[in-house]
Amino acid sequence: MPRSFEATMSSIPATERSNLLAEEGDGKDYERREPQNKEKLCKFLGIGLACFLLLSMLICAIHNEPSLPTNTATTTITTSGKNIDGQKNNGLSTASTSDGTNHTFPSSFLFGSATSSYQVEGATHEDGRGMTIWDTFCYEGGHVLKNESADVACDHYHRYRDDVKLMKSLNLQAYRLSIAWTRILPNGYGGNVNQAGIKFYNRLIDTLIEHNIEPWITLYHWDLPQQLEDDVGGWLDHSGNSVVVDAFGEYARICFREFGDRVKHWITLNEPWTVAVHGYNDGVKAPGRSQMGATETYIAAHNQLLAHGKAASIYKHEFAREQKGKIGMSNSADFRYPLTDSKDDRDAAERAMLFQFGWFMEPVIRGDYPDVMRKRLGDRLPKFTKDQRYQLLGSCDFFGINTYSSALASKPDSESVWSGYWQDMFVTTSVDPSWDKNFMGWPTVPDATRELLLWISKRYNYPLLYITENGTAEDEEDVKTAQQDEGRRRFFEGHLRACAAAIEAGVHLAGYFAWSFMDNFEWEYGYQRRFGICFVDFETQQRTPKRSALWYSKVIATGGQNIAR
Ligand code: PNW
Repeated sequence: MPRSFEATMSSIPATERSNLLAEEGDGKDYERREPQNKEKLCKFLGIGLACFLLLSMLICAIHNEPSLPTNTATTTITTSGKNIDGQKNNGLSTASTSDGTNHTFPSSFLFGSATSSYQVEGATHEDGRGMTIWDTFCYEGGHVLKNESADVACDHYHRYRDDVKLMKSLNLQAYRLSIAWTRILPNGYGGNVNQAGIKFYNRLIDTLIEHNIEPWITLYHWDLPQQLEDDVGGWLDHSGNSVVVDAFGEYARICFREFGDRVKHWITLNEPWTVAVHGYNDGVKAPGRSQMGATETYIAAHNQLLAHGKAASIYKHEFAREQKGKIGMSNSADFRYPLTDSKDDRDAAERAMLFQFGWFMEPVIRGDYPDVMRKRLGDRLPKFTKDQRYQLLGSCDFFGINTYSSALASKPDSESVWSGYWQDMFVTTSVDPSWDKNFMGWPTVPDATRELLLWISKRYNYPLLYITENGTAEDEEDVKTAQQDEGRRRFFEGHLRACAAAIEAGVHLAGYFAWSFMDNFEWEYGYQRRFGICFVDFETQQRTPKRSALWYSKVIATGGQNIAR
């Protein structure tokens, strides 16, 4: 099902659309030169067209966006297990599906890997960094396995040069990192910029660029300044005065100003869903709240969305024209299959998607929360003012998708025993016994990634997507075991094939970031869960690429061709 040009155009954000239209304008300039005869006109138009095509390809290559249409792919791979029509194929290593369908990546497809500040940097007390809610959560004890903290983590703050060299040796084309808000503004508020923090990220960004690795920057990956938590309750913002939202806007402005000459892809927030649900409903992540999930969860989500809107608006109004970058948000998205074909189960699956992904997507796409959330929550769901709606609408040039797992969804038999968010969602989940499970206990379902990308694309009119996180944790006590991480390698192979199949089916997916570049501090699991493609010995800080990393480096080098063999 090739994607139509109209669908492509309508899904491209207005700014990008006007760039494309400007390119078309160049063609008209040629016509105005009025050649003397028909032959000359044809020749001229031919050259003009060729120049236009070359120029478009060049611009696409520079921006790392896919050229249009997507059928210009150079590589061919197959889906895992089933082809896109649901027919079984011969498994992972066949070159084409049973019906001969080949799946492809565009030549401009971006292959990268990701980490976040608190999970890798360490040096939490160095160079003026202020405390965050995650430092507090760890130090309080009782929240994190073995009461570990990220005080040292991967010591990336000191070892970033070697880490970047390792990224280069693995052919990574982009590295998604996050900035620690409190390295830039130690107490969270503007007016007191910590130059040591600015210097650190300048060094890191410059080193990446020297190695031809594109820096992708997330502004907020969960390390909220403790001062904001103390002053106004963090994302709950009791001030009634947009204190957190304004502080985030100011912090974002400083980052755009200081780093935007070199950073062309910004992600405002990482997984506001996880922050809201794990931080304010389930209490398993900082700030560890769970008593008032039925209200606080939605307030925390609302303020994060407003913060995103504010930062994106600052970027678009004050920086985008000159810096020519793109801005988006990374959201959690795990596909839900209906358990049966009944209407109840199909509705349950859709409700689950809307209560997770739609919650953060729809305010940006249509200026409000999904209808089903309004219906089920009534007045508990915060409302957007007209200005806030306006700020959010169209605020993403692209959408980051973080996807890890899947489940079967069905309508619960009776009014549930859960409370808060899960009761509001009102969905029972189960797993298909044929699915693999990882060391987190999460089902790993490559085909669900293709279904997810298609679901998002169909429902939201084929927006520009990047997978900004996808990965798995394995039981890897020592480096030897980790070097044989066949499970993780297979995970990436299956998921990348699913991505290629989705692209072939018309999804506008332009890149993929493996989570994570290296083992790191896995939040409430401390160092007891390893998601890295590189093993980290936390005693010696030695890094060792796992089999999955070496395999991924070949994927990148061949643009995906080795998956087909
Ligand atoms: C993401 N879930 O978190 C985060 O962005 C990363 O920082 C983290 O290390 C990574 O995924 C692996 O956990 C998630 O419950 C937290 O499904 C929870 C879930 C998924 C992702």
